[in-house]
Amino acid sequence: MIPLECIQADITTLEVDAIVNAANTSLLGGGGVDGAIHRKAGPQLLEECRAIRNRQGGCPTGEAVITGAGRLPAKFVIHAVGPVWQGTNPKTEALLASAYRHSLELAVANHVKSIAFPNISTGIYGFPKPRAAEIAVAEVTRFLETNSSIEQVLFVCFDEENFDIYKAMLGQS
Ligand code: AR6
Repeated sequence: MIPLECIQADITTLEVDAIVNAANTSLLGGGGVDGAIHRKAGPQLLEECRAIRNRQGGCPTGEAVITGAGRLPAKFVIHAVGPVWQGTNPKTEALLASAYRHSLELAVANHVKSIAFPNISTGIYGFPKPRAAEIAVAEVTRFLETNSSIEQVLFVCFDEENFDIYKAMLGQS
């Protein structure tokens, strides 16, 4: 199985096949990484999101949709909707795992070889960072055990706290 890696970076700068966006159910943009991605990608991204929203009414929590990447260096943006933290709850945790899994399923269906994830739900949605990282790493690991077409998975940390958590979890210095 490919080794999982974490880096500290602005995800909008990465030249990978797909970057994942921590979106919301409206798909119409927002703050945090979503805002950064839409600002840098330009109006084409919002247009594609709006078309998906008109077709299927947005994206449910725990699921994901895929678009082109506008002016970003990546080829695709996978818009995943994580849950809002509402206290410890197995359903909320399952929805976070599901957002990662659906993103990877879309990646495989679109022949994506390299994919970069932000730390979904750990900003505005308030998910505790250590638990979110455990769920993310466990779900991605489980997925890769049975899917060999993806060659690189990056966990892209923006804040120091997440970077320290992921480095410890993945045994990186
Ligand atoms: N590159 C990588 N990671 C980033 C960047 C960046 N440029 N900017 C922020 N982060 P958040 P959520 C990290 O709040 O919690 C939006 O309004 C940040 O440090 O972006 O899933 C959406 O529209 C944090 O660790 O997403 C939704 O309404 C992580 O990205 C809502 O926020 C996720 O933080 C989603 O909330």
